[in-house]
Amino acid sequence: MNNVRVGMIGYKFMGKAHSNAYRALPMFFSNVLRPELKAICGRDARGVEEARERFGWESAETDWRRLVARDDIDLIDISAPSDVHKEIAIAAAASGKHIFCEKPLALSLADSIEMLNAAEKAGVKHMVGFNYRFAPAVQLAKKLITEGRIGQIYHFRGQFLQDWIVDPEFPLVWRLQKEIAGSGSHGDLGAHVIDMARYLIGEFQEVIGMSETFVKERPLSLTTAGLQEQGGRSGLRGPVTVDDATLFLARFAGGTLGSIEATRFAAGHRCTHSFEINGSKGSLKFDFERVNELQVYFTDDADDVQGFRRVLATDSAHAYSDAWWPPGHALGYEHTFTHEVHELMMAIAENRQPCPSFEDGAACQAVLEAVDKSITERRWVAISELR
Ligand code: SOE
Repeated sequence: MNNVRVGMIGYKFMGKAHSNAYRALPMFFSNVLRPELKAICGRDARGVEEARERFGWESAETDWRRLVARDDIDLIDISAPSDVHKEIAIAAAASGKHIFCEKPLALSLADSIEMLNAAEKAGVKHMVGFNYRFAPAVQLAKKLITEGRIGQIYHFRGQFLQDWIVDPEFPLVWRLQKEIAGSGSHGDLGAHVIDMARYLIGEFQEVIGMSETFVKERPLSLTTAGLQEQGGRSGLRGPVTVDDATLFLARFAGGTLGSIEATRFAAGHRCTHSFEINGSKGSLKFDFERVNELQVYFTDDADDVQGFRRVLATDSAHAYSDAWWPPGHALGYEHTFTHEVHELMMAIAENRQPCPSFEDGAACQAVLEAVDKSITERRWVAISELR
């Protein structure tokens, strides 16, 4: 097989990011299966047709069941809101299609385990969209940790800070409704930090958290608008049913202590997805707003040059860089998706599961739920209580 025929559900923010990644992949990477943009799917016929044309898909569908049933599709890409992930993924697995699903994997741990089991039983490949792992600077952090270059890890401090709903008049979009989104900042942003921590540090052992919904009612939105398009407002107000911010402390199985913060109320922070890791031989710092940089500190540097230094992860020594531009020519948000799709295509070619898989999606969900439980029960919760 030289091509992987893709059918994608969703055509807004993530649909655009994934379409771009599929198109860029064969242009920049050689010796990789080529994604064929077979069909794009969405409920609104006009909207999906417009997206089909702009993003370069061959055909459009308005019913995901029709898409999943098509025999000219190898991979189903779920870029739609979280409440539909499970049903589509299970149907895709039943029809023998590989699945690439956006995060958070599902609305609950039980649902994500069902999805994982369905995909495993069908013997298809399954991947969850934790794209930030694929920034070259994050890959460098992973390499330094794996090689033991910062020694034993004592601390993980992770944050995902945004500010797009600080305005109390921002409408009640789907991301603020529990039945569609599952949770608020916790599942949308905290999920990325949890995945980053699992990737770099290892498994969580126990957690304790707190959360708040600062603005409890918002104007109703007349559309299914996302982040950028606010849609019309009806004049009526409705309850916000998700958290605006969730913070938690964690102990990892390897002994690392962690603190994690996810909020949409950090005025001035548009997309601060950052971490700091402190080990016995040094420290690492990353901030997505400076996506190409990793700050590194090594305890054994000579006394007179001790301190953090900035490594620009765009040289041939760094992951993916050779595929793109000469050293120092910056990469951005969209490249993380191209690298993610690269991993997916490599996994299909090599007949192995991609990383991160639904297994990682479910593991992340277990941590999210353990934090929720700890908030409800006001106590430390071990992850083993849930799985
Ligand atoms: C919105 O908060 C959002 O787009 C998330 O849904 C994404 O997963 C994250 O990457 C950026 O912020």
